[in-house]
Amino acid sequence: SLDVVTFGEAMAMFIAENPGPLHEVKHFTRELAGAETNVAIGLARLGFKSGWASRVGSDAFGKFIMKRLGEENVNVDHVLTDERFPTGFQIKSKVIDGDPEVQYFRKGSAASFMDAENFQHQYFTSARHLHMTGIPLAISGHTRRFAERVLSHMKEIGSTVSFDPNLRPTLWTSKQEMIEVINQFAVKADYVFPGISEGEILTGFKSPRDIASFYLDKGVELVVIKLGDKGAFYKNSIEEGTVAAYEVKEVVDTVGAGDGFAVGLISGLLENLQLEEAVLRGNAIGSMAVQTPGDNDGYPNRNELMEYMKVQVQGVK
Ligand code: KDG
Repeated sequence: SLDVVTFGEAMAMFIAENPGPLHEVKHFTRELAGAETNVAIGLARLGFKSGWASRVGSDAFGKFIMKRLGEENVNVDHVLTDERFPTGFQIKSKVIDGDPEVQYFRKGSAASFMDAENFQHQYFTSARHLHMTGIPLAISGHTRRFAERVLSHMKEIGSTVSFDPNLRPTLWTSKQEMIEVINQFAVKADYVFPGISEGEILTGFKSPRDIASFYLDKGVELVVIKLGDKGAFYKNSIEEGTVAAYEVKEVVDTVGAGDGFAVGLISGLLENLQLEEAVLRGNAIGSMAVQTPGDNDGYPNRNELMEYMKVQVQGVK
């Protein structure tokens, strides 16, 4: 049986060795990408039994993904290997400052054909928590229907559900559709974790409190809003507050920090930590993630996490 289950698309990710426009980069390093695999890996490193459902192609990238997840002890019993369609990949620039440039090669990928017909309810029933993101809602009609099936099943059996909007505007046909569909799913989750700019886009509100109330009023139990180097704001029906971020000396790459945050927060919630403690753990792993080039290479095991939280200092609120 599993503690946490998630589903989505994983990709091979080629990270530029040197700064500059992507079309001029000569050397890349290959890593594993995919918001949901990041979360599954991070939770597995902390000792949780995590599982990831998907499809991969029967090509070298698919084999790479399966090998990496095996090394990380992520359960892959619900991953189909597709003989017809390829595994997606992406290339990412190296930046000195700000967010990197990302180009996707994923249209028509094996993962985009993961459909409701592939849904194996026993696999999901074995988990007490589902983590999902907005990305499978954007990839294709197939993956959106799969997401609907998974979400309604997990609600039916009474598992908790966390939802990270993970807005990827380039994967959507219109901004309006993105907002509508993401919110339709978000309001059914127990916990919603948007970044502040995602929250603004999705609700039209600017302040973390108003963004949180938008979802709480619609039945969500807890909203935690990521504020980057300002930490995170949390609110449920009884308490609210801001937890300061850890100080980071050098930001190497911001991608993967939000997923790292989800790892810390979900692990804390599953362990029944005080809310503030759980959010602090999210901040810790988020700040560890921005100090490495890959998405998940900065995520800690339990000892590394405890050590980091003991030694590192938080900034001011
Ligand atoms: O959250 C990190 C992701 O952006 C990255 O791993 C790629 O899943 C990905 C996506 O679809 O953008």
